[in-house]
Amino acid sequence: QGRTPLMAGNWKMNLDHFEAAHLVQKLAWTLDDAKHDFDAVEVALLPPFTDLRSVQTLVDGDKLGFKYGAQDLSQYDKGAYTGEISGAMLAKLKCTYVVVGHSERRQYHAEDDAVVNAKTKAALRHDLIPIVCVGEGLEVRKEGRQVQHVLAQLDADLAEVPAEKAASIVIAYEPVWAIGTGETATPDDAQEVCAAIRKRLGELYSADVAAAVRVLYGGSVKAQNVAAIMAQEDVDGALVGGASIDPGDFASIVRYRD
Ligand code: 3PY
Repeated sequence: QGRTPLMAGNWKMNLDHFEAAHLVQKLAWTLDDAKHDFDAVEVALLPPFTDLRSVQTLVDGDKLGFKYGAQDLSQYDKGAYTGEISGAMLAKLKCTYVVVGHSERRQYHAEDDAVVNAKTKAALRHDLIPIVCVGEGLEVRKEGRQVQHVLAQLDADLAEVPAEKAASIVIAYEPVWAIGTGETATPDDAQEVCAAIRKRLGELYSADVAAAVRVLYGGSVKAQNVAAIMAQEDVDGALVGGASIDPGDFASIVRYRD
């Protein structure tokens, strides 16, 4: 298929900068022992903002194979937006990725698709790769409208994103009912929606864009279920929550082919 798998650890609001350094070191040792090839399976760390500088220092200073990024950014580039962090600030820290529209931000911070779209475009203005999260809640799933729901989010979140930028974007399908609940979508559930996302990218852009974009699955991914999910044709990686702050668990997820 030619798409490099991506394992991205969303630490959420966990670990201070000291604990972050500890996790990065442990993870680096474990993956080094396993002779992990970071070009074959890319690994991204997504810590809280306050940890980014220590993660950058370790990763870049010691030439570790990780990429890193943030869990959110402002839709604005600078100015009187107290408490916000801009794409320019993240780019200055050499972040590669930024998560946009995680369901926890949609739910607890009232982010709608218009905001997610503005943040996606803000990330691209600063050459950050947005990991755009989409996913349905339990009611929508029960009614069998998951594909329709996710595609409507995708259309709105990618509005006005030009084709030359679209190929680099990462989409994460995270069914809300499987986030932090211990519930995982079955591999078939994940494949159904990830395939529909790819098909829609083909309609919105081109077959080349659809073939290039990495579509991740997220929602209670663990060492025990990652291989079955990764075996699906249209799943190119995982956005990992809780298991990403345990070095042993996250290393096993990264090494899902072992
Ligand atoms: C989860 O797995 O809980 C996530 O939300 C990953 O982003």
